[in-house]
Amino acid sequence: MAEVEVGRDGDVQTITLDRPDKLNALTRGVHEELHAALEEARDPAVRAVVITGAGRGFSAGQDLGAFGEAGDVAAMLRATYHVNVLAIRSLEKPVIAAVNGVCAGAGLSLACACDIRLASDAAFFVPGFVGIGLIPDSGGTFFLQRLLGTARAFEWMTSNRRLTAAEAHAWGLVSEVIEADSFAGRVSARAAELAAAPTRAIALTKRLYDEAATSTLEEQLEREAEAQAEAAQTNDFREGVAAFREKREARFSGR
Ligand code: LHQ
Repeated sequence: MAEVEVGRDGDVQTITLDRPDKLNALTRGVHEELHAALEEARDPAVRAVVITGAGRGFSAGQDLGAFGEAGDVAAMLRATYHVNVLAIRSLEKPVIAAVNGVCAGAGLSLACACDIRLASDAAFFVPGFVGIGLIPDSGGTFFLQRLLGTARAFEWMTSNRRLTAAEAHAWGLVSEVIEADSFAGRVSARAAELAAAPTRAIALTKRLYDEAATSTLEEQLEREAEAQAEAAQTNDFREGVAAFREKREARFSGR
């Protein structure tokens, strides 16, 4: 039975984790289906991706019932979580985490691996890991340090404190909090907006920010120059300039 649903609406692909009874806790099967969905999202016709959850959870992280299947934990992390986190980072298009509900443990790491986080006001965020004597894996130390700074990330991740969507917004962890009733509509509108943007420029911007985390200024200036030369070759750059001159809205194709 499918535990990850994949839908396509125009140039937006929506990936829904679909184990609502277990708050979309992650099993090896879910990882495999998520990976297949992320592979499908590489299709150039897809210009924005949404990852969300069915029911009242985004994801409660590792399925602790299925943890017996883990065996060698490091090998399991490499084969499942790492593959999908890296797939999200290497997707050359924006990935939105639409955090509809509970977001804990590696589910939180998964949301943080995405480019943008939108939260329902029904969502809440729980570190999870420390509650069971573990460290924040699946990028939990990497992304949360960048999003929150070391002091806040350390204190939160070692406290296991439940954060409301409003607090997550105040901390900059999510960019928007939306009433649960209008959440799906707002997510679709935001995804459509991103899908209509100049996709190559967005993909290059995503890569540059990832690289900036470990670059010197000199290296980064050089990368920007190369990326800008590439962006300046796109149809979207020509269209953007033409639209500006003609005082009209640009119609970007993503090429
Ligand atoms: C769950 C889970 C869950 C299974 C709720 N698994 N069923 C990587 C590699 C190797 C080892 C392990 O870990 C990792 C990475 C990780 O992700 S570690 C962190 C794992 N996650 C957690 O520790 C979170 C555990 N869950 C919770 O603390 C709570 O369920 C939260 C705070 C998420 C939600 O609380 P509530 O809203 O009160 O919901 P609930 O606890 O009543 O859960 C609803 C159902 O979902 C319940 O099932 P049941 O059959 O009793 O109705 C839970 O057992 C099930 N569920 N999380 N991770």
